[in-house]
This record gives sequence, C-alpha cells and structure tokens, in this order.
Amino acid sequence: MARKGESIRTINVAVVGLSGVEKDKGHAGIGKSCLCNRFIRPHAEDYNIDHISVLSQTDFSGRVVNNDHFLYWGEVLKSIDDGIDYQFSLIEQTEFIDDASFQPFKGGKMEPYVKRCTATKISSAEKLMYICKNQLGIEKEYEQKVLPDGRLSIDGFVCVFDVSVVPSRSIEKQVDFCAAILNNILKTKKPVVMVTTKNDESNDSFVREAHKLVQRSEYKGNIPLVESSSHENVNIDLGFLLLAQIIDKTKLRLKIPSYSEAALARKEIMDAASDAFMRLIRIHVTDCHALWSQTQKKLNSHKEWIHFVQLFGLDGTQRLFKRHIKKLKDEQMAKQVARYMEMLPDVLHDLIPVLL
Ligand SMILES: Nc1nc2c(ncn2[C@@H]2O[C@H](COP(=O)(O)OP(=O)(O)OP(=O)(O)O)[C@@H](O)[C@H]2O)c(=O)[nH]1
Ligand SMILES: [Mg+2]
Repeated sequence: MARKGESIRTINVAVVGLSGVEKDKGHAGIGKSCLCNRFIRPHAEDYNIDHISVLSQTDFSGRVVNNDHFLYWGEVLKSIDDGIDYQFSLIEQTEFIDDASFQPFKGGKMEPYVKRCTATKISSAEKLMYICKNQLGIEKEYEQKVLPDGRLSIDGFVCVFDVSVVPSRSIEKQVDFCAAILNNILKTKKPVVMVTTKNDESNDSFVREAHKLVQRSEYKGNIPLVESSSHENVNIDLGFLLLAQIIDKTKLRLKIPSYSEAALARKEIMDAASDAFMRLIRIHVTDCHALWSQTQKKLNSHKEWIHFVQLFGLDGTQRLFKRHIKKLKDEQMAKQVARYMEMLPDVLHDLIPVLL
C-alpha cells in the first residue's frame, strides 16, 4: 500500500468470486460487476445492471478487455468519519466467455480461476478503464483512463458471495468455489473481506451458508462479512472501507450493520431526500403548465435537486415532477368545480323563474 500524503492512502483492491461458463456460475453472475459499478460510480444515473460477460473476439481484444480476464474499474476517493481518505483502485477478476464457442477465451498461461484471481501483481499495458457495456467499440466517446503504468499491486481482496437463488447454480458449488478462493487468498497473506450480494432477493439459508463459511476454523475469525445490495445501494462502501482499515492496521474498525439495519438507514436517507425535493418543487413549481425541461434548467443547481437525482436518477425525478404537475392540475380542477358550485344557487335562482 502506498502512502500519498498525510491523510490520503491509496489502496488497490481485487474483487473476486465465482465466475466462468454457465455450467459453473448458473444462469447469472454473482454480482461482482454491479458491486464495482456501485462502488466506483454510485449515482443512479451511472449505475448499470447489465455488464459484460459473453463477448465477441473483437471486444475481447479491444483496449478495455485487452485480452485479459480482468476489468480495470478505475479510482474512487472515499472518506471515513475520522478524517482518513482512501483512494481505491479497483479491478474485477472475471472469466470472459467467447460468444462463438461459449468457452472462456484462451490467453497465455491459463490457471484455474480460483488461483488466477488471487494474483497480487497485475499487469496489462495500455488497458482502458471499463465503464459500461455500451462503451465497447466506441471507447472514444467515453472517458479514457489508462491503467497507470500498466500494472497494479493488489493490497487486499473483496470476495463476493451471492445469497440469491440463481437457476442452475447450487449453493454447494458456490460455497466450494468460494472456499477455494479464500484458501488461495490466505496464501497471499493479503487481507480479505467477504461481501454477500443481492441481499434484496436473499434466501435465508444461503445467507446462513455465507456466515458459516467465514466462520470456518481455518479463517480464525479474520474474515469480516458485509451484507450488501448493489441494486438497492445498501452497504456498498462498507466492505471496501473495512478492508482498507485492515490493510492500514487501524485500531478503530467500522461497525457492520446487518442488511436490514443498513437498508432501513438507506430508506431514511431516501425519504429525507424525497421530502426536501418535494418542498423545493412545491415552492418553485406552482403552475400546472410548467414544463419538465424548463423546470430542470431552473432547479438543477439546487442541492435538494442534485441529491435527489443522485439517489433516484433523472427518470425517478421526472416521475415525481409529473406527479406534482398532476396534483396541481387536480387542485386547479377542484377549485374550478368549487367555484361553479358556489355559483350554482344563483344560476338556479335565475333559471327557475324562467322554468316556472
Ligand atoms: N437483485 C439483484 N440483482 C443483482 C444485484 N447485483 C447484480 N445483480 C444481477 O445479477 C446478474 C449478474 O451481475 P454481474 O454484476 O454482472 O455479475 P458478475 O459476478 O460480474 O458476473 P461475471 O463477471 O460474468 O462472472 C445481473 O443480472 C445483475 O443485474 C443486486 O444487488 N440485486
Ligand atoms: Mg462481471
């Protein structure tokens, strides 16, 4: 681990966990890419749920994949309340599958994934940072960041374990695969944190299996477990920050809330952001004919607006705006009806003598 200045430490992390052909990983991956995406680019607008796995030969040899079985996700700065900043560099160790043969691409000396993914010296000349699936083939249209010096020295690992039910993947298989990875990580003497993914769709017995795995005697209680959901953005930073603290040998360690505690805290943040956003909208948008584009231009520098878009994305923001406009229209209509009702006795009074 390199020390940058007084209070910024740089930490290089490899995210690892079950990967491979469908026979090994089942119908879907375990959530490594989504976890990396949420950690590096947490805002709703930058989060994608679909990442690269099965590729064409052209994409495999493009500069993002660069004929490797790992992705370079770039850097992110995160702070802990006690004033320490960590700059993380992140790679994801995966296994890319050829869309022609449905077998892993062959490149150089191919060790089995469980061994290869625990490498602590990573190198790939001119490799570009991965951002999203659409980037492949049109790299110039995205930020182009190169893996510095073409290499990275890994300080610690985040080992991912999926606690949701995925068709064609048995829990025993995942436990065995994960244990093999953890055993190989132990040999590197680098610290590891286990992060369970997809807790928004968790299966209780799978959650228990994950806890049982890290409690095996050979791990001597040295592997903390964090329960996360990338889709719900719950407990994402925690696993990485804990790893940084272990690497940094800090005395104080972050507390690990359970998934339900962390999800509740997250909901409170989202509710508060929604309330603040609605207050802003109520003050500034009083005309039911207000347009989304104009409102966006007018309000997008307000902190309440920015925070809400970060959490809910532009689609979510527009949905709430539309709901507000509908409410304004309903209110206007109700006022009009009330006015007509007020006038009704007079109108009737005028009409009845005529009718009589
Ligand atoms: N419900 C739920 N689904 C998730 C979550 N994270 C990932 N997924 C889904 O799981 C599938 C696989 O996710 P990836 O992140 O691509 O998995 P991976 O481990 O990177 O897969 P490979 O790199 O191909 O081994 C996708 O369909 C994701 O949308 C989550 O937090 N909750
Ligand atoms: Mg992946």
